[in-house]
Amino acid sequence: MTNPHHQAEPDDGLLPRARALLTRTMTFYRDDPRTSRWLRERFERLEHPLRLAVTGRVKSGKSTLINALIGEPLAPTDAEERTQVNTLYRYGPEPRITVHTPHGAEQNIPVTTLDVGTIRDLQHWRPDEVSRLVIESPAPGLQAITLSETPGVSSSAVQETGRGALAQILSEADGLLYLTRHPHQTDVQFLHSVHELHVAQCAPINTILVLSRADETGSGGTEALPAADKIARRYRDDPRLRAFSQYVIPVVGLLGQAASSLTPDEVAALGKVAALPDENLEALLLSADRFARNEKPESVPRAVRLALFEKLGRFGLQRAVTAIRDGVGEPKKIVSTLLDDSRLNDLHEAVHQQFIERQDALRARSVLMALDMVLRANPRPGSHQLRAELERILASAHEWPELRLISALRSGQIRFGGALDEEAQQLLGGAGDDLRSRLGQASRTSDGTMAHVAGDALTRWRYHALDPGRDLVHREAARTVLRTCERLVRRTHSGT
Ligand SMILES: Nc1nc2c(ncn2[C@@H]2O[C@H](COP(=O)(O)OP(=O)(O)OP(=O)(O)O)[C@@H](O)[C@H]2O)c(=O)[nH]1
Ligand SMILES: [Mg+2]
Repeated sequence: MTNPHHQAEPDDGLLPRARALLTRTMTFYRDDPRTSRWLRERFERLEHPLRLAVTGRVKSGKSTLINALIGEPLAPTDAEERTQVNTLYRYGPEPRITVHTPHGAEQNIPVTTLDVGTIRDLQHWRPDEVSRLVIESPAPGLQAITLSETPGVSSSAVQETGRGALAQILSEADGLLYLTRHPHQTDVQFLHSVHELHVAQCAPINTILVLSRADETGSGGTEALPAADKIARRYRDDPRLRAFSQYVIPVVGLLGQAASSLTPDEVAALGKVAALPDENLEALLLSADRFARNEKPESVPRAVRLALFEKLGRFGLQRAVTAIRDGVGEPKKIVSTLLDDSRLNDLHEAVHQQFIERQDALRARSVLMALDMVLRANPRPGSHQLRAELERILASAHEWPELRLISALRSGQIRFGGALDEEAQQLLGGAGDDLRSRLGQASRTSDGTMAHVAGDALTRWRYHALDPGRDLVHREAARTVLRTCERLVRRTHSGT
């Protein structure tokens, strides 16, 4: 149990310090039921999985990608209708739907299974009637992360409630997946605007930019993904984006969603399609209509062909057929090949590296953002002491610069050269946050040796931080590693 009077020290780590300040602030506002309830909710959230908001343009494939990440088709996807209501998908032992109104009321909708139709109907309520839907599901894909889908940026729902409402939803998330099919100035401006808050500026790394529906880039076809890769590279190098997002990843959500729910019958039907003569196939897959109307393969009914086309898309069908023709026969292998082709695995890896591995720093960021909002909105005599502690935490937090540098090293934006890049990542916690992983030592290494290794690293990085042969950016980056080494030396001495 956390001691509310415990004054966390700088070396306690960012999250314990943020949590201690949250507890103090809860006690301070205990006579204000609304504020203390809001803060308590924040406190309880620290026990739940990390929360990622899936946001971006209207029809950018947000719902489809959520289904692909969860591994089950829960989010309604449509060519026409829009997701109007902020919808949260989180883990729960039983299926459950809760509707929240803008006035703070909650209503449970009794369900035994989660039916996309029911969720779709609820999503069509007006934003002034339903402010949030919470879908709980026992899907394993929700055990490590909670996902929320916001109405699309510039959707009618957002125009009605104002961008402030969307910014508010996003400020409640620990991380963002921002989807856009063709990145545009408005995307960059929007991302800048949500990173303008005071705390967000101190801890900006919490966004992955997804180039969605990447199979449709350009005029589609075989050139689509290479073209999407090129665009991704360009945006990765854009300094305006780099400030808050180090990952720009093309993804084919539709194929990801299809691959994770492929049935044995569908695999068998794909095998029959793949057995058609080569020359037929290219033309056949040009449109769903052509594919369904064709005489062959006779053993796959037209309705099944149509459903396959709808589920996998042209790109997915082509990839599946190519995989089978290349000799991939086992259903499990077909699924994993398609997941690779969809780039969903790349996204999973980025989510893991950027969010899951660094969840303490992201959770601390969310807590401090919430405290910043409360202290701004409800200043009172005495609250300046809480604000002063908040500022102290922000100023001394080394976890965020570490996080930024790990991402910059991984994405190649910063290169120290040779073995130094790997060493820096390891020291910064990129291979594990504990002392031994950071120092690259086995569990049997003595404390004395660990102190020695940390001391050596400190000397080396002091030299790199001052090296006149390096430019300012690299000297600055080396200074971050140097600060890390100083902390590691202190930790080896205190044995933590
Ligand atoms: N070709 C292709 N189509 C996709 C992909 N992802 C989604 N789609 C299609 O794009 C349309 C919109 O997908 P949704 O997932 O509903 O998009 P959304 O962003 O949730 O839409 P709103 O919530 O209404 O803004 C659907 O017809 C999907 O089948 C993809 O990776 N490739
Ligand atoms: Mg949607």
